[in-house]
Amino acid sequence: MRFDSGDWDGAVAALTEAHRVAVACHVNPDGDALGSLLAASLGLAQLGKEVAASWGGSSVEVPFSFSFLPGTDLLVAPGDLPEPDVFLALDCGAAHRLGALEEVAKASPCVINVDHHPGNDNFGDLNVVVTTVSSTAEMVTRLLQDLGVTLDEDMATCLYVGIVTDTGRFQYSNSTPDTLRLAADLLSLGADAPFIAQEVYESAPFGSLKLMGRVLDRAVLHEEERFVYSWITLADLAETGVAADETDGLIDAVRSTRAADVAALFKEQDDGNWRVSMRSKGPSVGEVARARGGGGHELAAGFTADEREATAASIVAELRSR
Ligand SMILES: [Mn+2]
Repeated sequence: MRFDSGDWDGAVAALTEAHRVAVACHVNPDGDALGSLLAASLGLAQLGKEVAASWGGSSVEVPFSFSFLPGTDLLVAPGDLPEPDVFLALDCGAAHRLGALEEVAKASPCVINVDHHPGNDNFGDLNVVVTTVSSTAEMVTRLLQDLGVTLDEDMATCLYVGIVTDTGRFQYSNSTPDTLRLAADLLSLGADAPFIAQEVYESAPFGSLKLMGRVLDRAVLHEEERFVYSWITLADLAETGVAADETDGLIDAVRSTRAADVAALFKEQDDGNWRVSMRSKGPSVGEVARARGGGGHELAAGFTADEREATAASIVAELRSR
């Protein structure tokens, strides 16, 4: 047993017995979702299993800053995911985070839910949910080790990306001594930290600089509540030529002021709704997000809202009343 998780051994046994495994992560995958997805797929393939990896989007196009990741040849379109013996869901805080693949999971004889999000709805037949680890990649590393996989440079690269992105480059409170020791082990296996940093954090298109300028210029500060927020419209994306999936890092710029403890970035969606990313230096934003139908961690969370200013005002009111 690992992580004090009662289903750990069952998960290892089910994956050991499985011939065909479908591996999936959440929609709009981030570094941890992709790193975990690809590392797990590479590891299971090494064991001779038939592996297909996907997520529930319109395509499985890997965002540019993660396009260097190994293992992408194991990706299949969500509609092409074969009926598996085991469906391995990674980094999904709830079944609906599987998007279109939720139905495939439901039809599978065994769903294993490996995740670190607080409030996970335990949608698996086996649930390995550990909220104290830095990343799903940390759990996938241990899972692969317990399955007898020989971790190689490609897997180490994927796993390191999961850890480095979910810890904000080892800056957040989830970076424990164990996390850093594990990251060190992954470097020993060949993960190239400076190369990965360049690919992930310094590969933005030039338009991203212009977009960041807009986001920072219009940022609104509520001094008393120590809350800062800004937004990105569809017009901003069109005019700067930046893809929606290349805006993930912008919240870090918004949160970087000492005037605020809580930051939010509103991103306009095609359907007119706003996807809201929140970050905190202390007060729980997981609570804020869950109260609005979203989810996440205590210091990093998100939800969807139909109005920008009214939602911002409601967050201000909530922070003031605490
Ligand atoms: Mn994660």
